[in-house]
Amino acid sequence: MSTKNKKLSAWVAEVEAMCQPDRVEWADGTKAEYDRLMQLMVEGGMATRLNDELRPNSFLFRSDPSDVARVENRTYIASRKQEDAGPTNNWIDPVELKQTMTELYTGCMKGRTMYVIPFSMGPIGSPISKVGIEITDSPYVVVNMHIMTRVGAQVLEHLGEDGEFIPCLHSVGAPLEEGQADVPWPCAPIEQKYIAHFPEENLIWSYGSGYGGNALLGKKCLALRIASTMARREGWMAEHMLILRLISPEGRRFHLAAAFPSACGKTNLAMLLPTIPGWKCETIGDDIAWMKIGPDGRLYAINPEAGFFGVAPGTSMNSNPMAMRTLEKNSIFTNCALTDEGDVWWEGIERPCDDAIDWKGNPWTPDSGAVAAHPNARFTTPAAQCPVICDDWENPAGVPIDIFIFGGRRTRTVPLVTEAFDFDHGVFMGTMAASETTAAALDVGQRLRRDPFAMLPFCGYNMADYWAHWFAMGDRLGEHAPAVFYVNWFRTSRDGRWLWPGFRENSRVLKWMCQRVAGEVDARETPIGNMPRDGDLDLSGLDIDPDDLAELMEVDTAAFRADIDDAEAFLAKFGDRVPARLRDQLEALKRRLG
Ligand code: O2Y
Ligand code: MN
Repeated sequence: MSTKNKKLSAWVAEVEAMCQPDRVEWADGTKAEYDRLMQLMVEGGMATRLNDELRPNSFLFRSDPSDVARVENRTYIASRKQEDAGPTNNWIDPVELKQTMTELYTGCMKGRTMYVIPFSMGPIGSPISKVGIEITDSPYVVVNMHIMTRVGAQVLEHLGEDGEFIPCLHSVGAPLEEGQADVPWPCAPIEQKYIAHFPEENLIWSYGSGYGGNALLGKKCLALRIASTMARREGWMAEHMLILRLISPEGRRFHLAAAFPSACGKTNLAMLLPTIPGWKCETIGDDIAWMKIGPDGRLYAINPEAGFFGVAPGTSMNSNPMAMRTLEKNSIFTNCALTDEGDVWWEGIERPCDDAIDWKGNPWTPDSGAVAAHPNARFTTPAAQCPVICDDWENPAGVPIDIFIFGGRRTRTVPLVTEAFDFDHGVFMGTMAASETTAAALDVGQRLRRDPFAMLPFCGYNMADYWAHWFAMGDRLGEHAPAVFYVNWFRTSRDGRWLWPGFRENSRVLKWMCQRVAGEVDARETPIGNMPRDGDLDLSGLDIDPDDLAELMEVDTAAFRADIDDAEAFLAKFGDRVPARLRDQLEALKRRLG
C-alpha cells in the first residue's frame, strides 16, 4: 500500500529518516494483517493466545510493570503561549520539546518495523469524522488500532491527493542494536516518556510508552486533546462522554451524552439494561462524543471510536453483562490474569479462580496477598459485538442529543439527580463536577478532585476558554440546546451504606430525565436546581427505605456552601480568563443558598 497524498508521503519519509527503522509497513486493516501480527507477537513471546474454545480469537498481553496506565505527569500541551495551555495542563515550549524529542526519536526504531496506520475517527466520510495517521514501531498498537478505529486502504482513498490528516507519531523508545534480543514489552524509563500535543499544528508526538492512552493515539490524544482544540476553532464539540439511546415503552427515542470522571461506571451506564418495564437502552459509545450542530439546529453526536478499551477489574455479569458478552471473542486483554484453562480472569469478575498466572507472569492463588490482574487491566473489544449496540451507531449524520449528564463520585453533599434551570446553569454544573478519589472517603474536602466536564486530563487548551466555548455553543443552539442534569450514584448514609443501588436501577433516574424533556412531569425547584417531586421518580418494585430516599435527595446547603469555597479556589487558578457568565452562575448559587 502507498499513498497519492503528497503531504503524507513527505511526512512518512521524514519520520523514516529520523527514526531509522529496519523496514516500513503500511497497515491495511485486513484480518490477514491482524492474524499475521498476532502470530508474530505470539512467536516473539509478547502475546499469549487464549483457549480458542473458551475465548475465540483472543489474546493476552502483559505490559512492563512500569508501563501500566496513562502518565498525566508526562503528558504535555506544547502551545506557543503557556496561557493557552492553562493552569491545569503541563506546558512546555514547543521548540524546546521538539528538540528534546527529536533527539530521542533519532534512531529510535532501529531493529524494528515502522508501521504506518491510516485511520478514521468516526465513520469514513462522515462530516463529523477526522482522518489520522499513526506511525508506530509497536505491532501491539497496530492490532489495537484495528479494533478501536477504522484502519486501512479506504481511509487513504478518502484522503485522496490533498486531504487533511492528523499526524500521530509514536515510538516505544527502545531501539535494538544489531543482534540484540527484544523483550516482551519494550518501553522507555519514565523520565524519557513524553505524550506531547502541538495544538497549533494538530500534531501528536508520543515516546516511551506502549500502553493505552499513551500509545493508541486516536483515543485521548487525538479524539480529545487535539480534537477539543480543533472543535473550538471550528465550532463543534469533542467531549469525554458516553452516548446512549433510551427508548420509552411508546417508542419515543431520547439520546443522552454523559460525562463522568474515571471510576464512575461510564462503560456500565453506556451498556445499561433498564429495570423499568418497557424501557430499552442502546449503546452508541462508551467514552468519547464528537458533536456538531446539524441543518435543523440540533446537536448531532457520533462515537469517533470503533471499539471499547475498558477497565477489566470489576466488570462482571452482574455489573456489566453486555460488556462481558461483547468481549467473549475477538478481543485483546492487557494485564489480566491467565487461568489454568487458558482464559482471562480479574478481580470482581465474580467467578472463582484458585490458580492463575498473574499480570506480572508469576503463579498466583487467592492466598498470594496481591491482585492477580492489574487494577488498570484492560480489554480491547469491537463495539459492533456489543449485544445492545444501536443498529445505526455508525450513521454518519450522528444522533440528535436531547440530554447532557454530568456527575462524579460523592459520598456526601450531592443528591441523586438535579436538573439545570437552563443551559448556562448546565455549563456551571459541568464546570463544578468533582469526584472523591477514593470510594472509602466519607468526609468532603481534601480528597475532592475537581474535574470539569470530566475533561481535566483531556482538554487540549485553557479550560477557561473551554467554558467560554460551551457558552458559545449554547448560544448557537438556543432553544435546541440539550437539557442538562447532574447525577450522583454514590451517596452514602452516615453509617457508610450506599443509599442508591446503582447499576441497572440508574434507568429510573434516566426515565425521569426523559419525562422532564418530554414535558410529562413538573419538578421541585431547589437552590441547586430542579429535582423530582415526591412520587415522580419511578421506584416501583424497588425496595428502598423512605429515610434513605430522603437522605439521597437531601440538599445540604451548608455542605454546598463549603463546596463553593473549594470551587472558588479552583476557579481562581484561571484568573481573569474565567467567563463572566460562569462567575454570575456562582454568585446566583450563593444567593440561592442564602
Ligand atoms: O490507562 C489508560 O491508558 C487508558 S485511560 C482510559 C481508557 C478508556 C477510556 N477512558 C480512559 C480514561 O482515562 O478516561
Ligand atoms: Mn475515558
